[in-house]
Amino acid sequence: MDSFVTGADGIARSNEKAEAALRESYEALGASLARRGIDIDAMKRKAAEFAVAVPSWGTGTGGTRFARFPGTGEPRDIFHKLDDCAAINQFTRATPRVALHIPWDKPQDPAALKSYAEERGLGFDAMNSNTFSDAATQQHTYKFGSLSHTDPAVRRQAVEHNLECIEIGKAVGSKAISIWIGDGSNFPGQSHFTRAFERYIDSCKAIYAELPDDWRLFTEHKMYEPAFYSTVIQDWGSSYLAATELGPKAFCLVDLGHHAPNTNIEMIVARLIQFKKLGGFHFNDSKYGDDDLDAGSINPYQLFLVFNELVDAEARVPDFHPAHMIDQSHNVTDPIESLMVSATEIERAYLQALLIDRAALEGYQDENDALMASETLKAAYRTDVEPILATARLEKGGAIHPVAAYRSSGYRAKVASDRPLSGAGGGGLVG
Ligand SMILES: [Mn+2]
Repeated sequence: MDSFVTGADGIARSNEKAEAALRESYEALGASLARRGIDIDAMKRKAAEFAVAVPSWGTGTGGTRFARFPGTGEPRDIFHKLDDCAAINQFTRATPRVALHIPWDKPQDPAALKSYAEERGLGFDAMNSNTFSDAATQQHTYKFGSLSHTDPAVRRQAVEHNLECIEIGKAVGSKAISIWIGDGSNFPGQSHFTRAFERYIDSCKAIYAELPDDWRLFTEHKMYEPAFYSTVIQDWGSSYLAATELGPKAFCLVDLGHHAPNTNIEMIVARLIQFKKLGGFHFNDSKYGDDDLDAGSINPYQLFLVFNELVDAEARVPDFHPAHMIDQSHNVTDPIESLMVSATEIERAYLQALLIDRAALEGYQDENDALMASETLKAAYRTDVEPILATARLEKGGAIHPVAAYRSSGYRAKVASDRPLSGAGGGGLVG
């Protein structure tokens, strides 16, 4: 697979300069962790096993409601996007799967797409349907909704689109579909809350009925945008109710950016785990709204606290495999660099959460020792796990310093010659 992207030689050359220093750091950290009763090699194995899926739509430059400023060498089709995803995985060795968005990535020949991905060491994560914008070929508009629309013909069209996504997904080896809708209202009184939710659930039932037995269906909530007064799946409660109505193959997807500021997202995660309805994540970060900023760039402690719940559940809950996916929009950075750094930050939060002394934490919780409980989390969070992450990457053939290795590879300049500049303009945010 390496020959398709940047060449393993480039990574080896960049690692050569950094390897001795990394070995020293790893040894020192190993000694320090051993004093805390932690085996660094076991942590390294956990890091090596960790994976997060990259969104195909994140490889192009995003935009805001106001404008989009394209970068050079942006992918122009799904094959370019897969090349970029392969590069991300080659440097980080943490992103072996790609999430597709239909119709943006709709393949003429799904089998050919699957082979193209496999040749680059990639597989496919959840399929993402799109009924929040109108495709050129569709008959009815989604201006006033899709799965919850008042007109049954529009709902049928939206259901059919989701079924098509499942068919494509089956052909490329996906095992899940994520459903996020833009349905909602901008004015009080515009929409009947109960009837809209009933229509949504009915439509989802028609999709669920066609879901293969080994697939999962994810319902993704979002507080606002594009609808600014109400959304049909506004919060995790609505998402939980919908997933529960649908059945055992339906789960809730938590996009970190889809909540009010200061929401205790880690507690939502704990609730969904407790009632066996956590499907997975769209990782990103935000300051004010659904900013789709790089994971861990604004509030890395929150990301750590989410992983605290996940690591806690890993030990307690049988068959616990939430989907890890990134959902971001990159407006001012090279998307490949942002996705590499994001994948690493997500993996870092996981590793830090693995270092939490759980027996001590439970003891402090039972004794109501608030300060020491908090300090127990902080002790894990303060640990610099970079030597573990970098060594895991190195041993899997990745880069000790992914961004530096990527920059010295000249990948972006190389692909720019094959990819004509895409248009500027408005609107690049997605759910
Ligand atoms: Mn999302």
